[in-house]
Amino acid sequence: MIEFIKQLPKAELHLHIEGSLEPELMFKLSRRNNIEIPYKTIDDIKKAYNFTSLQSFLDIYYAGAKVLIHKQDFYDLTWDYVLKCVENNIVHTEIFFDPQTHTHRGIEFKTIIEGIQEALNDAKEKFGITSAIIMCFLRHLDQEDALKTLNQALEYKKYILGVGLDSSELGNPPSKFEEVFKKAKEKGFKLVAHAGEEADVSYIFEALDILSIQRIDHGVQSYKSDELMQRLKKEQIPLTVCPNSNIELKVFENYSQHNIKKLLDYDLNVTVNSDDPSYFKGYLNQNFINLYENLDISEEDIIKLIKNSFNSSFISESLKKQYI
Ligand code: ES4
Ligand code: ZN
Repeated sequence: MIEFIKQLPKAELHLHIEGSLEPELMFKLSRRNNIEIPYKTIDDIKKAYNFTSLQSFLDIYYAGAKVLIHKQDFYDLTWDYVLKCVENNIVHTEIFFDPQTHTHRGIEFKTIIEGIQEALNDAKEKFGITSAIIMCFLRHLDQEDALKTLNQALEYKKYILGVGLDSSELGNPPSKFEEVFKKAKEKGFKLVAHAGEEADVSYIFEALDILSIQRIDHGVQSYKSDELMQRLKKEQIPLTVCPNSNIELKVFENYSQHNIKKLLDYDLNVTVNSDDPSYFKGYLNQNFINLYENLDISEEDIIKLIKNSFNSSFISESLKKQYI
């Protein structure tokens, strides 16, 4: 079964590129750019990855991203993930980046987007991997800042397929970003948002009804509302579920408590993704393997989950047909 999982071509729809920063590259960049990090060794970094909640992770994740300064750093970060795609047989990936994490430190928008885009171009050329970039607004910041970021992005619109919403969920509901999502929609961006990772179903309703999003990132709290479950099933709204992430951030106590199999059996449009794989103990294959080892997931389930990912991706219908 593990071999079966590894050899299947897959798509990934929920991956924060900053969350694929491996301790080895963090260490190397901290030296290359002379940026201090609060760790003496690579082992120290790994030991710090012990989270109790989303916020406890975000504090460490934002601190780690400070080593990214030059275009080459964003290229190296993205290229390392591309090599993981090859290893995991990921043939299509839609990656998130958080511009504000970097622009707030004085890094130019152009530096970030060009570094990422060049690595993705090389991924297409060298390995045939197709991809898209989704820019996420940080929800702990205000809407004014998100609007500024959207304006900065317009110059690079050809590289950015969609916008999303991430960071500290509790206390920062989707409705806080109504205007910026409306503007992004007018400009033709695809729309997604993290919702129902830690917060209750009202955040998912808001993301759907106020932001008009096309995919829900996480959404594992949906099971708390029958009304929502029925709607998600009927409209086949994709959920980009990240099992390892949910376990590492204590959304579920342990793997056997994870509800992905229940969501799948209810016929929701569920997909499997790695979120921040460097921080959450494994890339996409490892997420599938953990599901198989803990949740009685069948071969049929795995095929369904992977088909859901291709179907829910933002690629053209003709490319979808090639992949499925
Ligand atoms: C994130 Cl797991 C998760 N949730 C919300 N925001 C994020 N940014 C990076 N990973
Ligand atoms: Zn995420």
